[in-house]
Amino acid sequence: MKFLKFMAVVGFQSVMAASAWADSHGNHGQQGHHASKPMSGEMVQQMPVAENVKAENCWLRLLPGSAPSAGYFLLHNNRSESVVVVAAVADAFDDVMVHQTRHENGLSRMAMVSEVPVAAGGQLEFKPGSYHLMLEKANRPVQVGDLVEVSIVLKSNERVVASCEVKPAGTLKHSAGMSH
Ligand SMILES: [Cu+2]
Repeated sequence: MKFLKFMAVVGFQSVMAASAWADSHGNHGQQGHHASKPMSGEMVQQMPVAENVKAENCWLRLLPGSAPSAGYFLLHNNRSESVVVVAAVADAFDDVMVHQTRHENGLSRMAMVSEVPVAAGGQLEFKPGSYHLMLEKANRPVQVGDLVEVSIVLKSNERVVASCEVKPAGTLKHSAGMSH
């Protein structure tokens, strides 16, 4: 009986979380060009872990102070249909966004992206100068050498779990200078 009661409470909370999320997304009519919003970690934890989609070699580049850290990984889609990355959450950061660095007219700019498709049987690397995660609002001290668990959210409401090693800011310099 105790267990059933517990399940009922968990079920109720997940319904609440899902409807709160739906509300926050329903009220602005910008779905088209608007990039992904940070999702609640609790909501993502309710999602099933995706089969046949894997993230490898995940690492975070830790920047000092309140500067956002960046997250990189290699995503393999071993399915016979494409998958779409729409968001990510992390256990150590309250805000995680999916970004893309673009090079235009010799300048490097980054913008939030709402959907990152990965073709059937394909792979996509989140890497400096391209797609990356931006992680802000650390909710615990994060240090070089730590492991941070990241859940990459697919449009199908499944998640891909990655264990990401925290590396120093200078780990990978790239030509884009201050951007990532
Ligand atoms: Cu960024």
